[in-house]
Amino acid sequence: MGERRSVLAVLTLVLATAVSGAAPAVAATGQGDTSSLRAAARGSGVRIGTAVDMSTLADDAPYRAAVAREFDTVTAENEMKWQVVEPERGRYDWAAADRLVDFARANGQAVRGHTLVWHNQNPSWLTEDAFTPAELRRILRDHIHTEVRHFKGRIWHWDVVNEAINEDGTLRDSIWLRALGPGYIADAFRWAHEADPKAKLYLNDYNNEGVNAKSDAYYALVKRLRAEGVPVHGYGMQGHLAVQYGFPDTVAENVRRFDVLGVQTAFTEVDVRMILPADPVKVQAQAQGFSSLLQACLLARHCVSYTLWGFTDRYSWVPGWFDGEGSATPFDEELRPKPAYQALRNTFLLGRR
Ligand code: 9MR
Repeated sequence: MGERRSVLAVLTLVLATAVSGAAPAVAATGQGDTSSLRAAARGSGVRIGTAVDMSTLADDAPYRAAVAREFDTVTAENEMKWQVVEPERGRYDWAAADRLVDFARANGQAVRGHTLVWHNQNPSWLTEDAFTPAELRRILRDHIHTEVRHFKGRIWHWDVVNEAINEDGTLRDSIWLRALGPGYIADAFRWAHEADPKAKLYLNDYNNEGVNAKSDAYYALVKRLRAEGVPVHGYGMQGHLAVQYGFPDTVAENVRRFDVLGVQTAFTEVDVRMILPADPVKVQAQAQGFSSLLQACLLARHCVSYTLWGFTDRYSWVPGWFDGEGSATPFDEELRPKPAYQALRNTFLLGRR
């Protein structure tokens, strides 16, 4: 682990060469296999992943080849969410999610399961029917048991509870909090653990990368849950950044305090968007944004995973959600790597242990 720290002095230099387009020093020395992110990440202790959209994976052969070549974990962008897997009460549809898990197995990839409890992308039968608290509790338990059991042994990490805390550190209003109270979080982790004792179970959120009111609340929550013996194993930081806002400068500090608490950490949905059109300064800033999160991960003992929320601008949720913004991933629409790709690859190469 000390080695991880010892290489960081040169990270900034390599990043500077990567974004300026000059040949990175590490590649010139011929150190290791640099042919893909996946190869570069080998030995770093951090797995590199991407979110995958299943219809895209089926229809686009170059995209499919890139997922297999560049990544060693995959996350279903939508296909494991409640709305998709249990569209009617008690009727489960695993087809798309199973295809992803099979693809991952065929390519030697681990799977991050996303997500079991969320306020979003729930089926209308769940949100529109007025269930009693006791019924809702049973529904949640059945859903978690059924989904986690279905994938038992095939999921590396589960994002058990997603986006449960507001920016000010209070618990987010949701059908779960209203009906079940704050205890729904501990229950969800216990139920997931019953169904697959080997899967690592995560809390996951956005704007929780640096030290702030939201991550402080997560820190307190994780500490309390662990003291109570609740099987919480990981803290996920989505990492949706934007060059126009700059990047949080306390990420390493934040990751480290969770490390000390004894839980794993992961960057789970990284992208770095910009106001279009792109220009060289934005592209350079973007590379720095991607690398800064990876550096924070490599600096921590238990940061085990870094996932892109889509790896190509050909398919990215960003333009559909942020008017006038885009170009948020390390590959352009033609699947050509950008400076962000080189920066990630070089940072990984330095982080090898
Ligand atoms: O990328 C996902 C997009 O296709 C969906 O329409 C959207 C619906 O809410 O969810 C997106 O993924 C989200 C993820 O599940 C949780 N964190 C935020 C992501 C981006 O909105």
